Amino acid sequence: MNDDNHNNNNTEFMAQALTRARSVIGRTSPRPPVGAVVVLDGTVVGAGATDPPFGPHAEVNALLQAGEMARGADLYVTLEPCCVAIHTPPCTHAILEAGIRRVVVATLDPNPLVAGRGMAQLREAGIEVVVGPGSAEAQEIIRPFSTFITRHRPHFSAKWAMTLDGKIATYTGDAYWISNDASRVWVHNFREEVDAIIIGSATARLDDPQLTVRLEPHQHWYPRTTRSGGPLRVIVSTHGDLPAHLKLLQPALAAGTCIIVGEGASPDNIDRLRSSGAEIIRAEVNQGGFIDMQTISSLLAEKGLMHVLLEGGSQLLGQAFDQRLIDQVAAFIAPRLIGGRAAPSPIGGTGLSMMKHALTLANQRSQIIDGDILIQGLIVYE
Ligand code: AOF
Ligand code: ZN
Repeated sequence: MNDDNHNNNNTEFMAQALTRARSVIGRTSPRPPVGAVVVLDGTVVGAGATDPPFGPHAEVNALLQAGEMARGADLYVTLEPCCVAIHTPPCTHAILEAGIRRVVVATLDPNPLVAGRGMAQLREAGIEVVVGPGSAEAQEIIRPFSTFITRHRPHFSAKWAMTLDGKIATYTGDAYWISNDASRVWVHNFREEVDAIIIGSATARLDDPQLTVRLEPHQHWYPRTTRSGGPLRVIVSTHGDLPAHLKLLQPALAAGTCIIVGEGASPDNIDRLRSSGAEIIRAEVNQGGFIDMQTISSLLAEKGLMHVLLEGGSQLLGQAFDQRLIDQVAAFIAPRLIGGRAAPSPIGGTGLSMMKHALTLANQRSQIIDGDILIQGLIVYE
């Protein structure tokens, strides 16, 4: 095959592997979502994606499907194959045993236990290894995993919808609705990809949200495998005094709800919350009387949650911002005005003293969704 053909095939088959990887975003935590396809003589003979822990990795699923046809075939995989047995045997061994001839990898594994060694192992065994096709997309897909494995904490994405005058609610606390229907479909797609959604108690009271994924089949960005229950809903309430009528505390929803309360929360409050079916976690309270965002981050990391969506309000986002924990932002700006000195803005907290210290979004993307503006980007901490 000439070089041009090779390059075209690399891109085309890697695109299929990326589609597989995308289909399991939000379903693999704390593992990275990975996709793989096995190609023999220009035909896909096996495809697979990462199973939830502790099932097989993507490569193994693709190789199982290919069976004997994997002998002499090419493997396209969105992440460098693992070479250490963590909970499953190393994929590099499975690849060698299956008789794969050539491996095309989109990006290296940020896990320090792998980080280039998987590739080296394959090369040493005489397999041709190509790295790079689809790397930008592959890195985007595993971004929460990269944060999790290198910083030992969840990747925090912050999402808010504000009016053109920078408010997330009126002075009375009303926020239904700031952004339009199409923007909210976007948010539900985003929720579909995260492991947990977290809000503060004021937002739980004022908005009384469900924090569920509500999408019609045609509204999904792309095909996804099903997952049971959707993202975990997390509420932070120092006193644990949330009113029982909240939607999040109704038995049907409460099953997937976790409430982080301060160590001083009364046993009565805790019993009442627990009887709704929610999981209760007690956490230490800082001198300001709040549960520190760093403490929350550690608790969520212990649960193996890689990607956590901060959905407000001003106080929780302010703490996350002050503690340099916001990794990614999706901000909707609606062309509407409400005014009001007491109307809250998206990020409270102490904030920064000088404009020159402002955090600037990297990989910034802007789009207009039915008249709302959506600005997205990353915050990269040194
Ligand atoms: C692969 N293919 O599909 C995935 C990989 O806990 P374990 O046994 O699942 O190992 C998790 C590690 O394996 C994870 O930290 C990452 O380095 C790698 N993930 N590797 O070859 C896959 N999901
Ligand atoms: Zn593996």
